[in-house]
Amino acid sequence: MKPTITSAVRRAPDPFAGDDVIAGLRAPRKSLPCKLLYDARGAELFEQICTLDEYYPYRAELALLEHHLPAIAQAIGPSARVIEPGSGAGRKTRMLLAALDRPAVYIPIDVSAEQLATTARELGTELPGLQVAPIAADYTAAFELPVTRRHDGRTLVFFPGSTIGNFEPEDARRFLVRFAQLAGPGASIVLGADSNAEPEVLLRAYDDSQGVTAAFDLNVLAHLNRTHHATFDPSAFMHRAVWDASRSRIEMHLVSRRRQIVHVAGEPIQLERGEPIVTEHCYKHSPQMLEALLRESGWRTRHVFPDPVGRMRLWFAERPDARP
Ligand code: AVI
Repeated sequence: MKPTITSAVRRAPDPFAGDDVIAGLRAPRKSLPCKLLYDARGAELFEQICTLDEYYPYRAELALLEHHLPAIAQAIGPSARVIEPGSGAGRKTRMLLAALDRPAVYIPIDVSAEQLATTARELGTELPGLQVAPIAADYTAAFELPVTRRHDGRTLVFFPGSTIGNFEPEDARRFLVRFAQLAGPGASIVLGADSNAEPEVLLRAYDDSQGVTAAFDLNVLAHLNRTHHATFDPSAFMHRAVWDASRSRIEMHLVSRRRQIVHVAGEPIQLERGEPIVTEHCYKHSPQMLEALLRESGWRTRHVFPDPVGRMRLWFAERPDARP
């Protein structure tokens, strides 16, 4: 059968239009939206992070997928429709699609139209019979699923990478509720999450010895200079990772090395020496927290697959209407 690729990548409105950059920089605790980490250079640096020994979540989840995808694929059955928010570079996607029995439709959702077009082209060739229907959108904003060919199988939402940890708790709930509704009756979800709470391991994972995470964080400033007419001098900032045990989260900070005034879209922003700008929160959910989050969002946990040291877990859950 010939591969089917929905011809044009469907584009949603620009995710950076009218955003909250200035509001975040004017707040008493300065912050920037973490989506700014992922321009083309940021995506490259994140791929490098995933190769670092210190950044354990990527490898741990890869091993979990290798071991448990056959069981998950069996539970899903043939002719599935797969929806993937934030599809990224696609290694884990390929593992999933290869494990599934003749998947029918793949809907990747990502802000990068170029990345989506490449993934769609490649998958279309690798998996004839699969309809690829990409959506270029910020998956945290409103969008509609494309109309695709009829399929007899289940719908699976695939959300690996412990990205759920980058949402604020209320946003995580909203996201999971929305995807339960979008995916529809009988749907399942495979989600990766990290529960690690060992500060030394976490601080090394988020402030590695080679400085790749620091470069990833500092790249936000170059990104803002380009897209928001900002005047940041990245060398006037340093990256810092902070573990907040009371909130069970790692925070990425860009710390101002001196007192300075920076302009963003013509607006002056004053920074004191040592003042941080928070660029990302990475929540580490205990298994109890994650199970409750799924339940409150309309998902019922069927299986949890932990790694041997009990940090990363793959969660396999379904909507309550999935089985009699
Ligand atoms: C994409 N996300 C799951 C990564 C994380 O671990 O929270 C982003 C990251 N930030 C620094 N290193 C990796």
